[in-house]
Amino acid sequence: MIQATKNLSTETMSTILGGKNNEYSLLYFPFHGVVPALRAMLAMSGAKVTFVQPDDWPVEKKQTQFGHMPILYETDPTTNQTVELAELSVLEQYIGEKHGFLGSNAWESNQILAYNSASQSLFDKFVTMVVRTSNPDLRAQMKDLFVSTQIGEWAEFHERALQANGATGYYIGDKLSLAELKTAYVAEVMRKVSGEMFISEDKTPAIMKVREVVEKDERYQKYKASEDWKLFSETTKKTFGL
Ligand SMILES: N[C@@H](CCC(=O)N[C@@H](CS)C(=O)NCC(=O)O)C(=O)O
Repeated sequence: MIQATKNLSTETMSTILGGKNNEYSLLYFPFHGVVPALRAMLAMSGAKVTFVQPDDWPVEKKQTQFGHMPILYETDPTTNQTVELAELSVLEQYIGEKHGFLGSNAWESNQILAYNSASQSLFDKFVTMVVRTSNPDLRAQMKDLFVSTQIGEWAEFHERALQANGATGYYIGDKLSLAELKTAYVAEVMRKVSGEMFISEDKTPAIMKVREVVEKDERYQKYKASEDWKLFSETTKKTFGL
């Protein structure tokens, strides 16, 4: 298990976070789960990044800040000092800001975080209502309920926002951001769950375009061709059928 350096002052930790050549390790299960956008940003950042998984999570869990993953370990290679950061939304905002995935100004950054949060909320509801229901019959019922009550509204409002920016595949401006990375993945999962019922080339062309702009990014293509991505996709399929 990676360990944060002990007994550093808040000033030292803050200096580490400001480092330009820092190295990252992201701890999470070996499936996509809630971290595909965070992993993509890290992989696309050009920084040295390793994606690691727990060896013995119940034991390691107790040593983490909240008992949940993802956890980001950030190391300054000049001093070899490491800090530990937790909570998905905080990590996304932090890495997004540091590596250029939060737009070009305060307004864009705010909007990107809002679209990201809205898509994450839909995904979180899916996990809570469907994925975490262990009884298969009940899970099938919960899936029907989720599909009939949640996806349509999300699709309608996100399609409207993307159309307002010219259906370019970007929510705001013309630069790939955290919001497109998140929505591309969430839309893909929602299409696996509901087919063409709400999200399709005919019904939501602007949402479909988001996937296109993500997929055509060369940095993303490189991540998608990696052994890491292959492992995460295979485990996601095996574990959740998604
Ligand atoms: N509030 C946390 C929740 C993250 C979370 O639910 N993580 C799950 C995996 S998706 C986890 O760590 N599960 C293992 C556990 O709770 O022991 C965040 O936003 O980062």
